Amino acid sequence: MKPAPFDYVCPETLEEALSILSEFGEDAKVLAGGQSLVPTMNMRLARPAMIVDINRLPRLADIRSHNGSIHIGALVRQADAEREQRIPQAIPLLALALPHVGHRQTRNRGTICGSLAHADPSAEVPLVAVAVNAQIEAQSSRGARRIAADAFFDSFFTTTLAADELVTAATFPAHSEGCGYAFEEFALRHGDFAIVATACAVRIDADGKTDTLSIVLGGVGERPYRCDTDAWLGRALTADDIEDVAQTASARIDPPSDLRGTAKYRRWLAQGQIRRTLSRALEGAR
Ligand SMILES: Cc1cc2nc3c(=O)[nH]c(=O)nc-3n(C[C@@H](O)[C@H](O)[C@H](O)COP(=O)(O)OP(=O)(O)OC[C@H]3O[C@@H](n4cnc5c(N)ncnc54)[C@H](O)[C@@H]3O)c2cc1C
Repeated sequence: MKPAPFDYVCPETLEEALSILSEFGEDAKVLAGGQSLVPTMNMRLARPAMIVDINRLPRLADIRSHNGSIHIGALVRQADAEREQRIPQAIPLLALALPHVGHRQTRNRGTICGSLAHADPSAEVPLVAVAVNAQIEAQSSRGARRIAADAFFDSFFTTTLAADELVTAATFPAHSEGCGYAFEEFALRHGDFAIVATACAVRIDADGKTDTLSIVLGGVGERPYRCDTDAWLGRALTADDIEDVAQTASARIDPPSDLRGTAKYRRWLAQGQIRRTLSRALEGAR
């Protein structure tokens, strides 16, 4: 299939890119890895009048540590992050999730920030971003701002990014002592989007009590779903607590039923994934 006609620019400066986005607004689309944009254009689900290819913009392809965070620029490919030696140490949850994102071929082009901007509710990188409280850095001709991942995802394929804003980077808090992580998903085939995916991050304090408990589900709603875990904070979690979290959190979700699974099936998948990821994350934290 072929896309509807469109104009294409490949600016060499950020200022130029932002000025075109500001001029075209909703009629423009940013092209990063093209792994989601091009198929949707080919199917004519998207018909942008102007494509702004950001692949020649300087300084967007860096991964660097800064003030206890890891900054991942908008042109960092998923495969670059997967290969980068610092990532398993610095952002363990991202390292666990990346092999589940599509295929090696799609990860060679697809970007971390493109996945965030695309906001597929089954995608892995958005779950990680919400679970570890990443910040999304956005820029427009009007200025720059940082958006907490929790506030970034709005609905199916929709974010709180304005039409003239470009994601320039995502910043993930670096791993610290006492934290543990786990990621799990169930998909029909490897490389398919998850029917249900679970990202879990916990932190245990010096007394062995859980002071952070972040469980985020994908594939169960219109955006990454953060389970309410406040009731289990401040305690040394036992096997009974883990079971309680899994049962309570999975009972509270209202997932869709579709050809890949009923709501009941998704709740069942979520329950098992929460139980296993929380157990593994706690082991890692201890
Ligand atoms: C066969 C196949 C299987 C896949 N399986 C999975 C999977 O299992 N899990 C998964 O998460 N993904 C999967 N994907 C999609 C993944 O490969 C994409 O990389 C990702 O969703 C988008 O990243 P991208 O850089 O390719 O973005 P693009 O396709 O270039 O852009 C996607 C959207 O985000 C916007 N955008 C991109 N970058 C920016 C930016 N910097 N600022 C503002 N807006 C921006 C674009 O305008 C567009 O609307 C799959 C793709 C294919 C083709």
